[in-house]
Amino acid sequence: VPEKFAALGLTYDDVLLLPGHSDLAPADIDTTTRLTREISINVPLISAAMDTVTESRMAIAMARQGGVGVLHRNLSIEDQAYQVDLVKRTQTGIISNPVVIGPDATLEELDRICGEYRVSGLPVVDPDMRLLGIITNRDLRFTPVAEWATTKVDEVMTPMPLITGPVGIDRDEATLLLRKHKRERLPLVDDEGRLAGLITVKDFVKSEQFPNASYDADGRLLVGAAIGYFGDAWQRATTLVEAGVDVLVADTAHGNVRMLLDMVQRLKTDPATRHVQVIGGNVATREGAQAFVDAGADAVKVGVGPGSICTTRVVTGVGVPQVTAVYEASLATKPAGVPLIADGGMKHSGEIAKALVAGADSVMLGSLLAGCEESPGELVFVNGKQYKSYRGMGSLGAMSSRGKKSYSKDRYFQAEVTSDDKIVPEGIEGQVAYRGPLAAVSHQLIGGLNQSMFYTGARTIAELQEKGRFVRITSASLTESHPHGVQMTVEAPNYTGR
Ligand code: RVP
Repeated sequence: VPEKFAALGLTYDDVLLLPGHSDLAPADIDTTTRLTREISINVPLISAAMDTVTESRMAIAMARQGGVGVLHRNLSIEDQAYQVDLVKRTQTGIISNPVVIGPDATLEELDRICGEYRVSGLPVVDPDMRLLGIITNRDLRFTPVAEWATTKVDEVMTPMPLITGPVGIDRDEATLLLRKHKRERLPLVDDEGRLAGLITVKDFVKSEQFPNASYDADGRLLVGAAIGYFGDAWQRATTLVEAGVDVLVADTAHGNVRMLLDMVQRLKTDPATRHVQVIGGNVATREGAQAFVDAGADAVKVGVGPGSICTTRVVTGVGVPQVTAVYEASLATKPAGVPLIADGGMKHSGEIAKALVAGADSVMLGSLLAGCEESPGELVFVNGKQYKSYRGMGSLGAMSSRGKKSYSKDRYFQAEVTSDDKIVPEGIEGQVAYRGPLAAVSHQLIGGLNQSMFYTGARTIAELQEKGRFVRITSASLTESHPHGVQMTVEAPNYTGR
């Protein structure tokens, strides 16, 4: 074959995984994986940085399920940073920067602060942050409202000594202490008696509902945010870092461009940003993945044209079938120990395992999550069925000024196109069936992956990647794979047709 016609490209529907010997019980299976060089997540799912998929609500839900959401960037820098803040402030257990009050404040002031922050009690500290006591709703109840303006906090608070925990206490130890002493709040103090955090039972109970949740080192939910490389991209990146983002995701349709590689390199060397993980993308070849590895990226994202709403391949004739793209890119990332993300083209849970065997460590999903309750956008009824809108970030709707300003046109290298009729779209606008809460959707996706691991005899993602083997299939076999010769009468929660 002449060099010009490189290899044959394969995608998800071209392959199946071979079953392997299995002596696993469902409880043995562990789906923990590496998101980036330094961050691990309990389930290998990422929600796409798209304006019909991931805003703070989806990001919170994704992190609670054990994955992570990437906040889209088709909004102002301030709005995107605010979304990061919303995720980071979602209470999960340990509050490292609790709201406090001084001993001389009045109960009236206390009541106002509690209302503003929607909390029911505050640690009381001196100007040096030394813990003096704690005051809660209960303490207020015994003072008539008429006296609130003249009564000081230290007259009614529960003073030290209180049951406290040391800085760095882990969740299990804290739970034990709270249970033993039947307390609702556990202030954390350092050696000098200074307040360094607060744990509340209410938040712990909530976090017990989400045993897989993805946390940062301070016990807050993990969150990612998309950035570009054009115009005020650096300002966007640094503002997101200040807001506490854990992962910055270079978000473009074609990542192997000097300006973006330089941006990644700068983010990984600048003292203000280098502690944050940076994902580079998108690429679809070994060479593209290598460029990001060399630039210092903490993970590489793969996918040029596989997305359900994407028309890049037809508009430009460029792309690589996704299984081949992931495999080729992994030849550069694996030896460097850099995790890889397979982005786009997934229609069913079975494709997650295929992507992992091809060389990915996690997957990014758009259409499979756009129908969730937590995705942005209204529910619409069409012929008695419920739908949510879903559009490509390269669609006319996302890139034009229709509706509101587009901030993310540089994803498709059209930052400088100002007139809507000059835009060359690379995506379409549509809708997907409403799927209910993310918890139910991710249960099916992860349930499917667990079954893949059982069928292939893989206890861990690493084992799946190592043991997994493909068989190439024909279009006749694809017909055999799907339900055939039967009219489907009841829709399954995890099957939407071909
Ligand atoms: P899918 O999961 O198949 O719906 O694909 C989602 C992915 O498609 C996104 O994560 C992104 O990489 C890509 N995308 C987003 N917009 C467009 C486009 O307009 N072409 N493509």
